[in-house]
Amino acid sequence: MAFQDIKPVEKADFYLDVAFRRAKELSAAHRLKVKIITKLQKSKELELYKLEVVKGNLLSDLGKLTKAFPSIKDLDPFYNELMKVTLDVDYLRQSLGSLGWARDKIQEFHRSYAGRIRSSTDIPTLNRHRQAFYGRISSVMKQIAKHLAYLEESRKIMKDFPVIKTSLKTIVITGFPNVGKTTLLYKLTGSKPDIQNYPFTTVGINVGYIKTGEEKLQLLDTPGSLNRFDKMNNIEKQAFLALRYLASAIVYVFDLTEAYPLDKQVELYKAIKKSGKPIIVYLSKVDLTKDKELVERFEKEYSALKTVDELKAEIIKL
Ligand SMILES: Nc1nc2c(ncn2[C@@H]2O[C@H](COP(=O)(O)OP(=O)(O)OP(=O)(O)O)[C@@H](O)[C@H]2O)c(=O)[nH]1
Ligand SMILES: [Mg+2]
Repeated sequence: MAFQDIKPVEKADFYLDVAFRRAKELSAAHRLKVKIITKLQKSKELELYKLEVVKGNLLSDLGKLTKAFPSIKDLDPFYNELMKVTLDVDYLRQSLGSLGWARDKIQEFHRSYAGRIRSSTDIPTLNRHRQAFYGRISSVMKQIAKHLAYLEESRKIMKDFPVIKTSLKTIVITGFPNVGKTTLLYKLTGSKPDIQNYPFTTVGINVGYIKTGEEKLQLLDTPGSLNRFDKMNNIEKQAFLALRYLASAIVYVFDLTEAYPLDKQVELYKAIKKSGKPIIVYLSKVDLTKDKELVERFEKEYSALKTVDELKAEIIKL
């Protein structure tokens, strides 16, 4: 699903202006082609032509918008949940629905006013109907203005959704902030996102891939400390949902240099273990860890791995 490709949703007036401008431009050219004798006939021909252009433009713009947005119910569970936690999906559904409503209304008014213009017997009457049509159409667009605004708000949120291949086997790397998750992703997959020596460097989900023969594995490096769902921000919620919906296995990173208290790191490990998914424990920064007994204890207690090669082999084995 290409959440990133949705084009900006404009304000109602923008679509109206474009449609009216287009009608004006095209009718200027069309005027030259009209070979009808009476003034009334010529006016009819031109006004009907403009109505058609206005209608066509708006229907096309609104149709494109509808198509650009994903159909929520057809989404993979991860993205489906992600939409639910980051957006008001009921309102989004209503907003998308309003596009269909507007299209119907525009078509209906077009039919009705084209008929009235066609049967007008003088130019003032014809002009009155034309004005009325434009008024009706403008009012329809104004009625969906708030929905267009919400579509644009949603688009901005969705464009920051991580680009994840939900069909691939996925391993999620997690652990406390600054423990070395992104560094590990880089060592495992060669993908080179931002790595800094301060917590919360990673503000989205980083993605990398390992090829094992025919199969491709997807590795996700998730930010945040995943404590309580209701207190999480959108990015942390993404991480949580990735663990729940995408992870076939989890790599939990311990930093024994105690950037964060070890008991807290163990607590989070235990919470994540409850998910029942296979967990591999990796010890980062062993080169900096002075307490060798601690390293040994973790190797025993958690079957922890210290080298990237061992870890890679274990991941592939899984
Ligand atoms: N010496 C040493 N430094 C490491 C190791 N792994 C990570 N670091 C350093 O630790 C710091 C944090 O690494 P990151 O990979 O950004 O940690 P992170 O867990 O992704 O951090 P957040 O994204 O902020 O949660 C960086 O300065 C890394 O260079 C390691 O094995 N040895
Ligand atoms: Mg990181």
